[in-house]
Amino acid sequence: AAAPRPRIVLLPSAGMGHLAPFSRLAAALSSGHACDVSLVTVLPTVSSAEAGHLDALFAAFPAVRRLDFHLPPLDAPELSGADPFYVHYEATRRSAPLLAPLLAAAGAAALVADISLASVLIPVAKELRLPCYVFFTASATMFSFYAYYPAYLDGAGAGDDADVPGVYRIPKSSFPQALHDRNNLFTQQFVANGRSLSKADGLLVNTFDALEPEAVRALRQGSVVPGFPLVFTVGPLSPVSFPARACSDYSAWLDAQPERSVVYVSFGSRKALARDQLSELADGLEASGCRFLWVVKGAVVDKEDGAELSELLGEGFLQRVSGRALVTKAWVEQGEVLKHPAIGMFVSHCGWNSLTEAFAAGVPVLAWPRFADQRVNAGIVARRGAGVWVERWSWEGDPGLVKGEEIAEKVKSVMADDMLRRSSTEVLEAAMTAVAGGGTSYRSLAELVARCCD
Ligand code: BUP
Repeated sequence: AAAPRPRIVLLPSAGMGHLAPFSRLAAALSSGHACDVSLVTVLPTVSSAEAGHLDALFAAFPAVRRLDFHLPPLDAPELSGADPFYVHYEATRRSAPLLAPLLAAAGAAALVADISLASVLIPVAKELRLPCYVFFTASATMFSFYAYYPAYLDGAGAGDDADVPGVYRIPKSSFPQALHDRNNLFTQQFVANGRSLSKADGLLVNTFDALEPEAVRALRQGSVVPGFPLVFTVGPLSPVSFPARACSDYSAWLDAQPERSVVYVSFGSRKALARDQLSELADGLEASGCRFLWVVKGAVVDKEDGAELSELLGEGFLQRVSGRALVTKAWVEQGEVLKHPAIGMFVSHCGWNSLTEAFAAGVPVLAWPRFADQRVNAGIVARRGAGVWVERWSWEGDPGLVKGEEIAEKVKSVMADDMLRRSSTEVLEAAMTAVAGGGTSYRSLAELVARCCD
């Protein structure tokens, strides 16, 4: 008889930082582990990037079933002006009971829900007698902080650095900024989700044991939170390849550049750099003398990003660097870009997905964290020798403005650092070992699938 094909339903939340790892998980479960996968799409998406990604995913993986859920409008004037991605989480959270019929109809053996929806979806799944796994889409180190945070708040040390048991002391300066305000929407979701984790049937993290051994061990041993559920380390999940979406402009340009000669620059899909910082970065890249591929973002939500590159960076800059640089506002398939032999380093904001892609490509990172979990992630880069974290730029002039000369200097030094290249290659090798048959991440995902067959 044919082996049973466990049916698993996945429910990501808003933003490419969440959708990308969920689609990678969908592909890995569907193609690699022969599961019958459904993916809930909460519509409308916040960004065009998500809408385009979903279309490409379902076209490339017809076996993955699409379950559309149309969000009822959120009547919450108090949230006007809040981050649109967090507002989308909140709208989905408030609609959680409405998701029950969709989840019940999926006839699944398990639900894998996004971390930002955990506290509202675990009870819905329990009601349906559907095992509920929670997918934490950032690092295991950040996960340990997330899981410990409610105890930290309740404890005597609240207000100090957070000494996560068995992991590290996370300095207050590395906390996501929003946590400094207890009434912030993000803080409320963060704490509610953190408190709910013990009720999950298991927890998935897009990391591998050898990358974050301390955090993985502490979570599994119950040092962070006693009696913590099973932790499945399933990363680095491989980017899903959408050849049809790769833009011929940048692919052809990269093909024409010498090996390891190009600096890839991106600050992720969620936040734009301030105009004055964009202009310092432009000066720095120009002064570095290096070739570069720079994905520029001018606004938080791509649909509102109408500014021309020449307006953001100046016509003169684009002309001066033409030939040795490609500057674009278009979406690039970053997972593929980082694997291109022409790429020599990555100037990154340290979103966890971006880092897992850099690790899996062996590309050294110049870590420039700005918000959210990014400082914690930058610490992992530095600790593992996967790059350099400039913890303190020598701010000149405006507080917080990194000057072009210093950027140029750091870029040149990372490009010339052979030791760093070697240690980044070691991270790549460890990542490949983890995901290959018999590796820790392969076995972890197989164990999750086996549990869904029971
Ligand atoms: Br921009 C951009 N192409 O042009 P992170 C991003 N990405 O493939 P973030 C592209 O979006 P959060 C582009 O490869 C990564 O998989 C990138 O996620 C991809 O950062 C994803 O790196 C971005 O986690 O999200 O966007 O700041 O705050 O949720 O970490």
